[in-house]
Amino acid sequence: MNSFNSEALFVERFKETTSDMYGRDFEDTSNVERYLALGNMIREYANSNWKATKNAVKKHQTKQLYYFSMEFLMGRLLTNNLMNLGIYDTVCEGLKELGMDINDLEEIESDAGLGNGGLGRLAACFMDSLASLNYAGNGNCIRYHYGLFKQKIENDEQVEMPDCWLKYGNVWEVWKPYHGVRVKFGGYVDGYINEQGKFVTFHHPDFVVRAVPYDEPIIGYHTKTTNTLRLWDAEVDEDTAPTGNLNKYLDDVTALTANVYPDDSTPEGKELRLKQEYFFVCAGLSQIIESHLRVYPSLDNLPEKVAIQLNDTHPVLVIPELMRILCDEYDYEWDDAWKIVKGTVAYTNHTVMAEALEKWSQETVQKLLPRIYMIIEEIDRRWKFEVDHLGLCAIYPNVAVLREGQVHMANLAIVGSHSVNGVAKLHSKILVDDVFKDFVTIEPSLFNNKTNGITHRRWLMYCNPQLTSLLEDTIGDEFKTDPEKLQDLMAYVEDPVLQQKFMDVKKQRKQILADYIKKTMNIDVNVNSIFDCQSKRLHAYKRQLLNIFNVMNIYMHMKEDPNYRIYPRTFFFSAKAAPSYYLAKEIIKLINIVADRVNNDPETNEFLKVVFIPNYSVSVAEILIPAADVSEQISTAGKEASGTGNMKYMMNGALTLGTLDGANVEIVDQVGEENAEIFGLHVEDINHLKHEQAYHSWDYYRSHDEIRRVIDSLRNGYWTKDPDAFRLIYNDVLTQGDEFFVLADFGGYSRAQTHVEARYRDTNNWARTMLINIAKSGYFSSDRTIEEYASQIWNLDKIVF
Ligand code: DL6
Repeated sequence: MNSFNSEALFVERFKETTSDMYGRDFEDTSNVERYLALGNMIREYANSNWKATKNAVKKHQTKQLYYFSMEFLMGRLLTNNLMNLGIYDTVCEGLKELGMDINDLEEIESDAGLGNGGLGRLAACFMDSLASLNYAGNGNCIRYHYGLFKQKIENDEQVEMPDCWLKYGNVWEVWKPYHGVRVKFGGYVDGYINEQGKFVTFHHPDFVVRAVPYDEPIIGYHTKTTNTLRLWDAEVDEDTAPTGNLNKYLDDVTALTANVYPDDSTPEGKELRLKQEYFFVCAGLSQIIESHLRVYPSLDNLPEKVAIQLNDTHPVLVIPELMRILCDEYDYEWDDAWKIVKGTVAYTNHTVMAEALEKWSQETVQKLLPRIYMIIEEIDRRWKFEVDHLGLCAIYPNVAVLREGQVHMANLAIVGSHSVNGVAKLHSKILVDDVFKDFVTIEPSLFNNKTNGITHRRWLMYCNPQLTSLLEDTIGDEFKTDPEKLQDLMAYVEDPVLQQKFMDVKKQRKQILADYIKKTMNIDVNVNSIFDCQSKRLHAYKRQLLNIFNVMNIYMHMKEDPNYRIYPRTFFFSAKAAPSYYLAKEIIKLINIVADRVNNDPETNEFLKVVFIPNYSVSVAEILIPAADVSEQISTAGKEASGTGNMKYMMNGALTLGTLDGANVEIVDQVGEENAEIFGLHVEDINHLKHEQAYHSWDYYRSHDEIRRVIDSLRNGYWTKDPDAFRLIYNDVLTQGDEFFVLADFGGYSRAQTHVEARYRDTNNWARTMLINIAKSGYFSSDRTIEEYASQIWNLDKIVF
């Protein structure tokens, strides 16, 4: 009988397991030990479904997806796994009997430090949907020992501390040392022509590590399907370790999996990132090939049985590495191998920002990965031939894999994939019309859109049980397995009783956030104020600056005119800045300095508060998002590929205050413009202004009193005595031309904010709008996204047990 069959049995087994694991009476064990014991019990319980999934896939020869991503921002898994397994209540009740609260154990778990932002969280949502929809979908990533960083705010500035997410180990993982794979770097390649006239190569590496997998079960919601997230760690390769300079070798091995984002401001840091990319690609592919050949006689049918999705360009070395395996290890002719690679691999683009489209110096790739570089050269040579042959040599420079001493990773990804997708309609259109337009001339059918999604299980059911229960009472629980059923709520949005109940739930969630803010930051916030939230990575294009400029303007206005008062509003910010992104760090400092001032000003703080919540993470988002009234999605039109925070906020009943950018466009399509608050320049306006060189931020500064007051306050001692404190910001928006149109959109944004306030005062109508947002959010479940990928790109069937 399994340990979770009944509360009583759970209590007995839990006490026994904890006591056995730590060799002491249960009563003497710590909460950390209890958490680890419970985690082990859950993982063991999941093992039978894990095994059943593997066996079913083998038996029915089900096609499998491998999602290659440098990031998987999984968040905490305790509640997620308990709920997906359907044993949450048993465990909660059992713990209660022992005088414990499940929250105390939940708090012990660290968010897995496997990423940095939207792309990583998307990968985690996809894993949840794949398993919950019964697809065989596995993740492949690196087991970073430290996360990006833990953000603290000291003297108003971001300070980066190590994120030791593995300090208690990772209770969900299973170490599989016998599945280790050798990964080779550097050195040189030589070879000879064999009797069949084929060039046979030998790689003589100068650095070899052993990649060792740690597998984590990905448990589907109320289903048997349990997939695998495979995390590769680096270990010493005993057999090939150098005989001299052992310490350097050990350091190099350790560095490989130390951090999510090695500091890339130095050449060594950049090289390390490239090594990481090859490391998990090489290891992941080697395992795929090995398990494929355990079932099938050859690799000829790889595209029928395996789909590989490249999550952005970071894993693009899959393409030359798979060519290397096929040609060098399995003797395939180039053309046959290429067909297999193209048939297997697909690529998702997540950004149009030029600086984020990866390029590596040819010299570095050649030095670190000599055989891979030879293959990339050959891919490029053949590609050039093909393009010339089509009479398109004039566009070749734009589609070249190798150009001006660099390897263009996005171009390599497109050349070697059978599908290229963007992550929202607008983004995919920009890829086709602009960023990759020359590829479209060559092969238009490659390109498609897959609008992102979020798992409604984590982002509604688990993080907001209060709203979930209201929804269950109103429309039943079908939406849990079929999120489009949230639409049923449309029949009730006019109901004042439901509207009131919704406002009550929102208030409960605001109180939970307020308590958290009080406990962690000692700031009092008024739960009757409008909770206005902007949480995402700090980047100039996301325009946290526009938001704080508006706050500064409101404050200065209230100070100048005692008759001017706003509806009480609390502005929440939460964002990490890349450690070497100085402008972003200065924006964080500005937000915190403004917060200190306004929060402590008794004349105004009844109306206006600003809270910068440190260390934005999945766990912080789970507290912040359910409490939001307003969701700030205010990026410069055309710059945010999709956004997924916008979807999470919408699903929790917040009004989108946004530009027509990324998936905001589709949110508006769903809810209607009247149920969002849209402002600002459109992509076409921006393109026009850029093309005509017609945008001059100085004009806005000169002609707009409020803008001038805000900008001047950056330097005239209003906020801080140091006139240079905000020099980068000042230069960015004025002397350097305001690349992201902050001043151009200021007027529209500030009017939109005033309008939001007027809307909020009409409580019933506000609640109605929120309910419509929730009702229409089912479209943004990642279940819809995954069904689209599965049928249109991966060609997957569901697992049959
Ligand atoms: O597709 C997931 C997510 C989008 O929602 C965001 O709009 C986009 O900014 C983000 N992109 C990245 C790119 N990172 N790199 N390179 O994280 O992807």
